[in-house]
This record gives sequence, structure tokens and C-alpha cells, in this order.
Amino acid sequence: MAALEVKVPDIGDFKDVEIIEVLVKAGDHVQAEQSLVTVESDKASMEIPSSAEGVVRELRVKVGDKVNEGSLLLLLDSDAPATHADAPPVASPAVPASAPAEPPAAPAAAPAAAGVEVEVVVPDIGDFDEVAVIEVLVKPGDTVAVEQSLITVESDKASMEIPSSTAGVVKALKVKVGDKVSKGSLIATVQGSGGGPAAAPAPAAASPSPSPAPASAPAAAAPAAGAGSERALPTAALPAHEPTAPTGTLPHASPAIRKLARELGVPLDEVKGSGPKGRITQEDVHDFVKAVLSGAARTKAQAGKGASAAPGAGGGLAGLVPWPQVDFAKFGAIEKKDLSRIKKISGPALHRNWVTIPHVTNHDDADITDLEAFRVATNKENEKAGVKVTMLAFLIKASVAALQKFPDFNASLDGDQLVLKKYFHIGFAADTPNGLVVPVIRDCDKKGVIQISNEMGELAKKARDGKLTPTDMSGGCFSISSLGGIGGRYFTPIINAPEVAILGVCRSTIEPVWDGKAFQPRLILPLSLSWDHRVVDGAMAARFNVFLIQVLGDFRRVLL
Ligand code: CAO
Repeated sequence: MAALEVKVPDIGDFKDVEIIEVLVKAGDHVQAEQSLVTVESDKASMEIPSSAEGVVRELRVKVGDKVNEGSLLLLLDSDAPATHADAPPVASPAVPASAPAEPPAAPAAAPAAAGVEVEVVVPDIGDFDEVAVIEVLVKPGDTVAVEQSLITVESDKASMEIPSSTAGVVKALKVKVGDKVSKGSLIATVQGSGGGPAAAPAPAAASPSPSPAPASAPAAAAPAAGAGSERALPTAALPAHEPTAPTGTLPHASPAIRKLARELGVPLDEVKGSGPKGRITQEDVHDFVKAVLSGAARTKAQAGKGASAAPGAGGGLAGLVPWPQVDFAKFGAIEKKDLSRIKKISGPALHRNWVTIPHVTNHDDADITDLEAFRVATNKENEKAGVKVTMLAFLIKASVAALQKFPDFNASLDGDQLVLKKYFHIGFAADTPNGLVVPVIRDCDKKGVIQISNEMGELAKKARDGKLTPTDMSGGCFSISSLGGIGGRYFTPIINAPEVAILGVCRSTIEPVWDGKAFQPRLILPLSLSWDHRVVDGAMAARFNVFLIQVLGDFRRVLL
């Protein structure tokens, strides 16, 4: 089978344009009209489609090559005849095939006389119909020159800038990003400075005539206003785009990449382009998505949410190398398991707290020998009533005493202010088969240890049964995470934002303690207090722990 030569069709004044993307590879099956490459001038980019269906036998171009009408793109094994009679075989280039026959007579046809307000409309832009405005490059009050780009529009296959037909000051903008425009749509009113094109006034559409229209666009021969030059894609011949309004917001990417980004919800302006001149490639978009999903990066929106919960946070994790992509199965047998619902919810919150709060953890020991004796005695006394108090209930009560003495720990950051709470709601981390939850016991300053213990038991059961309500888990001032029933020595608990501190507790053990004369066997409880260094400093944290240890050493201090 003879190979069909697929060439660049008539693309108007797109001359010596660079290939910025090759969208197919040898062996790919392509449909007629499927985009093969993307080319770009300094003002517009467009995709060049295939003239026929078939299998790509051989690519004849690569990224960076410059092409013109008639340049050979690839060889195609195709049974079907090309949809176009002769080379270039493309019947319908990616963007407008039909070029404007006549420039429309627009009110802004002539350069506006000084002071006269002119309506600048979208000129004949070929088959660009109902295209989206993706960028507005000027604002009211800006002085614009003839041919200066006003907006950028984008179809599914190409984007282009629409220039002003007249010089003057922008009085009012009539479009915004997201609007759909067609030929004749009003872009802006411009108060003429009288500085229109020097030579014969041209029709508006001749001046902007941004017909990017490739194909057999007669517009290619349309004279540019006063310049006498040919411009099917007039903007390509213009000086570099210098919008008065700072733009720089439009990421450097082809329409296909923009479409992909929109489909995936990727904020393209946050993607770093690895292509020539920083162009964003398909791979860049995919890498960005992978990095966000793996937690190696965050979008600005995600960082912003973190920032609102933790003032001073945000800024993202830009600059981090991507998360390692490892094919674990290469090294041995594996099995995949979905994260539980709780882990899916708590994971991002823990991650945010860990990354955005400057944590410091102080480790300390409390002598709870006497308190433990009291606890055991209390439980014995209340055995018949079915009451059982664990050390955690005493820790909650002792923590309230410490929070009352050091109010900055019973606070949350709000911008430059500290919200000091006059209530004492304490959260406790509860281990459930589905993951960690933090129910909150309210008004612990007003409750006794037995009541706290009872409520804790009820909430822990609800947690294990998956029946906690959002109210059960909200309003906490300070949290305690106790691993005492399990074991361990010390750990570094993560602060439960917007709280500013958390107490970690491990298993108490009998240890020899020097009393000045001899070692005594004492029950020692390891404590780990993590605190937010934006709110608390090391000295205050040490004082908090010293006080807490004093209370645990002699619980009568709670009464003081
Ligand atoms: N030292 C020694 N023993 C301790 C202790 C301590 N610090 N704390 C509790 N114990 C003992 C209890 O006295 C109890 O002993 P008995 O069975 O002999 O009576 C046993 O350990 C079990 O206690 P518990 O864990 O059932 O009760 P608790 O009040 O200490 O804790 C709860 C309740 C819900 C907090 C706990 O069950 C739990 O889920 N802990 C895990 C919290 C967690 O996962 N934290 C990590 C967060 S970071 O990922």
C-alpha cells in the first residue's frame, strides 16, 4: 500500500511556524481530522489535523521544526482517499477553514478621530464561532495602539489574540473571561486618539482581521490597515504583544493542553512547563496531577484552605521533587487496599497540620505513683456501680488546670490575633477499626473525673461503632492522645488545628527514682507535649509541663 503524504495545508500567513507538539507517533491509528501537530506563531497556536484516516507509518517532523504550507508532516498508510483533493491534503485545518470573503463593514472601520468613541468588535475570524474569551489583556483607562491585542479567544483547537482596530483609550470593556464571542461581538469601546493607521482607513476587520484562518483564506491577502501588508493572521506580523494591563497570567500551552487541564481541573498557571520556552506539555500536566494526588504538591487552592485554618500557612510545597514512582511488584508480591473513609478525610488534615504548623514537642515524665493509687482506690470503691476510671480522665482534668493557668494554650490563631477561649472542651484521640477520630468532651472544667470518664466511655463506644456525629467531634480546645493502654515511650503528636497544642501520653512504668538517699520504685508516666511555636515558646511550654506534672504528682492542686 502506498503511503499517503500528509502535509501542512494552507494555513494563511502562518509562515515558518514552529511545531510545539507532535500529538501522534508511528503506529498510531488516526482519524481524518484528528490533530497531528500543534504549531505556534507569536500570537496564536493551532492544531493541524490529518487529511485522512489511517495508520502513521513514519513521522517526518519533530518538535522545534519550522513548517509552512506544504511541509510534509508524516506518511500515512491509508485505504481511504484523502479528504482533500490535492496536497496539502487537509480539507479542514484545525481552525477556521473558511476565510472571510469580505471584511465586515464595522463601525470601527476607520481610525477614530480624537475624542470619538468607537466600538471595537470581533472581526471576521473565519470559522471561529462562539469561541471562549480566555484572557482579557486590557482594562478601562488603558491606552491601546492599533493592532494591540485586546483579548485572547480559544476554540477547541486553536487560540488567538484579537487586536484593536483603532488607537485610543479603552472606555469600557464589553467582554470578560468565559464569554463566548463571534464575528461582530462587541469587545470594547475605545475613545479615539486620532492615531489610527496612517494610510487609508481600513475596515475594522481589515485592521484586526485576526483571521488565523489557515486553509485557503483569502483573508491572507487582505491588506492590513494602512500597512499594505498581507495578514491572514495579522497578529503574527505585529510587534510582540505588549498589553498595557499586566497579563502574564496565561500559561504557555497549546489549546489541546488547555483542554486537558480543564478536563482534569488542573490550574494550568501552577504547572511548570518543561517544553521549549517554558511551554507546558501533556507530560507536565500529568506529572502535576500525580504530584497533587500523591501529596507531594498542593494546588494554591489547597494551600489557601490550609492557610485559612492555620494563619501564616500556605505557600504550597513548590520546589519539592516529585513523589517517587515505584513499581513495587517488581520487588515482590503486593496487594492493594483502599484507605478507609476516615483515613481519606483525616489524612489531608493531618498533612496540612504537619506541614503548616511549626511543631515543637517537649518530652517529660510525671510521677503518678500516688495518683495511680488514688485511681485504683476510686475504682475499687465504685466497683459495684460499674464505674471504671482510667488515667486518661485524670489527665483531662489535670490538663484543664494547666490550660487555666496558661491561657495561651487554650487558644486559636486568627490572623495576627489569638482567640482565647473561656470554655474548656477537650478532645481525645480514639483508635477505631476504621482509623483515628477525636471526640470532644465539653466543659471539662465543670465536670468531675468520674463524669469525664463516663462521657469518654460513651464517646469511645460511639467512635468504635462509627456513630460519632460532627458535633461530637467539634469545638475542641486542646487534645490528648493516649497510647497508655497500648505501650510505647514517647511520640510526637500532631496538633489538631486550629488548636495550638496536644498532649501525647504513653504507658506508665515503674522506674527507680532517686529521693536523695535511695532509689525508690515510682510509677512514671511519659508525656509528650506538641505545641505551635507561632503561639507558644519553649519557656512557656516547659512551664506548662512542669505545672501539669505537679498536678499529676499531687492532684489536690486541681483545687487551687
Ligand atoms: N499507662 C499504663 N496503663 C494505662 C495507661 C497508661 N498511661 N492508660 C491506660 N492504661 C491502661 C488502662 O488502665 C487499662 O487497663 P486495664 O484494662 O487493666 O484496666 C488499659 O490500659 C486500657 O485502657 P483504655 O485504652 O481502654 O482506656 P483509656 O482511657 O486509656 O483510653 C481511648 C481510651 C479511647 C483513648 C483508647 O482506647 C484509645 O483509643 N487509645 C488510642 C489513642 C490513639 O490511637 N492515639 C494515637 C493518636 S496518633 O495516631
